[in-house]
Amino acid sequence: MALTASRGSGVTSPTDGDHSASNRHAGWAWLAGVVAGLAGLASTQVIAWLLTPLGDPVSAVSEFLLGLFPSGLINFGKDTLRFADKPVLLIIVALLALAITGLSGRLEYGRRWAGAIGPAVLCVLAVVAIATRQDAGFDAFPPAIIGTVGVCYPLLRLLIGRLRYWAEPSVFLRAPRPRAQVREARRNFMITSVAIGAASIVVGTATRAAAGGKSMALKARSLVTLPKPATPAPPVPAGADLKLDGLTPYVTGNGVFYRIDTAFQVPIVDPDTWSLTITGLVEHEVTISWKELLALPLTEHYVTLTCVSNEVGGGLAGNARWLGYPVRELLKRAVPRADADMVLSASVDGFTAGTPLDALTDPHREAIIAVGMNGQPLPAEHGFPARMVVPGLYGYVSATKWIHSLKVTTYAGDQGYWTPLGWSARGPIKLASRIDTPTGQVKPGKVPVAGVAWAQHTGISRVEVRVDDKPWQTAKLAETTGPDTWRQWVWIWDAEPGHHTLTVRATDADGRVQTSQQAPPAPNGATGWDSKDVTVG
Ligand SMILES: Nc1nc2c(c(=O)[nH]1)N[C@H]1C(S)=C(S)[C@@H](COP(=O)(O)O)O[C@H]1N2
Ligand SMILES: [Mo]
Repeated sequence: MALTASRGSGVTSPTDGDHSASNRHAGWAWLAGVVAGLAGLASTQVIAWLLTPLGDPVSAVSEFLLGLFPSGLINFGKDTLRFADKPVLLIIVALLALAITGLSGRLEYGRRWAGAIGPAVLCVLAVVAIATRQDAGFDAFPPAIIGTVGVCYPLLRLLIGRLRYWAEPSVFLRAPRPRAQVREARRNFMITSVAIGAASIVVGTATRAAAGGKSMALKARSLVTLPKPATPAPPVPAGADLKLDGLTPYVTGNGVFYRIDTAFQVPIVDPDTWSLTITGLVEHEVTISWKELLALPLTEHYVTLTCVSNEVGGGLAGNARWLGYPVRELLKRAVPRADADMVLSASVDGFTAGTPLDALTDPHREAIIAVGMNGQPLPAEHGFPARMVVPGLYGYVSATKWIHSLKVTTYAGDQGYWTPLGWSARGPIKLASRIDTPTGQVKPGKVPVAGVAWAQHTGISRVEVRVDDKPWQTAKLAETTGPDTWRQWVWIWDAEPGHHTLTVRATDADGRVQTSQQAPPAPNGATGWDSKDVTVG
């Protein structure tokens, strides 16, 4: 307050590069920088805890540096420090960050804005480190950016302002101040510094402790070694992937797989304390632990997952190799009662899905409790440690991530999460096809028109393409591992100059032709033909 008041009253203010800065107080400027650094670090911990542990800049930078170290040094560190290697690196990184903010305090004291360099460098370093993390999404960046630019530097300016007011009375007043005023200014700086520093240490360590469970669970994921499947997936035929520019690959990578859920924060579940229970209308309640689940003979199976919210031509579908244990085998142990017709699967985050009991007990439908996705433990975003995957049903009625229980029940007595919100209780996936390429502008001549088509659990028997209102042309179908996945298709178009509309429709293995009738996603899936406008010339 006093600071703005004296500035406002027109008293000379310090010019940039004012060298009257008292060196006696330079040490306090370092301290101010360290305190602001502590606040910045604490805020990164809180924000990362709220958003995603992948956003913790200290861990990200440590990991990043570890990647740059020669392996000899890493092994030396591991051998000498044993289990303490990670914490020691984290502490070194945090101390280095504080040293940089301390230096920034000193720079800022010497020259206004000069102290911005430290937080800016830390921000860039953290963002680069986070961006190199495999699974990091956009929610991983706010902690680093807010912590450095939004918290650290503004507090550093605040503290340096108070320090100046204490240290350089002549800057703010014409005459030297009475001792009492100097003492008050000093007290002001001290109290603010101690308060911010203490609060940061308390909040930072408390959050770190609370988040400890999360990072432990993430670490647990990194320690999981999936067993080899007792029944491996059939190899992907060479002809399943046409490998055309712009065409969706047959298998979707974990990093680019679409993600849909209601979770604000990705639930992170520790597999060591995880279990799956089967309750409800059963003869025996069954509980199975992570260890028990992994010890069972697992099967691996390619399944294309699809979201009911997918618009015609949309991208909310992905194909992965899922490793898991058949739900029907678990249900066999529980013995569902005759009056049951639905299984309500529940997630640790409260989400539920209602799946027809017969889809889960059907020996010909590979409904599994999945633990692996494309050869890796499920990514946290896709349900680690376990989720359900049921071929042929939209995700909202079958694909519960972070699953913890199956309640055998009835459609009359229970509802999945989305049903009271206006979506159908049952959600079989509708026959669909999509044009991936070409889009926009192409040159006249031979142009491959290609995309994917799906009718999970039934299979695709034909795809046809139409240019404008010309007759339908039959596309060439790529191979597939089976009816539970999408199928690529291609048709070579002899493109003539002008504006054209390409349209696609599929026929399933039962001979049903995809309807042209347009329907929105709600309440049980969109229908209609996908078409793309293309300019040839
Ligand atoms: N716990 C939980 N599981 C969930 C959901 C959810 O909101 N919460 N969404 C479902 C929906 S609507 C779909 S389409 C799939 C998407 O799975 P994915 O994010 O792995 O692609 O997960 C299903 N499982
Ligand atoms: Mo969905």
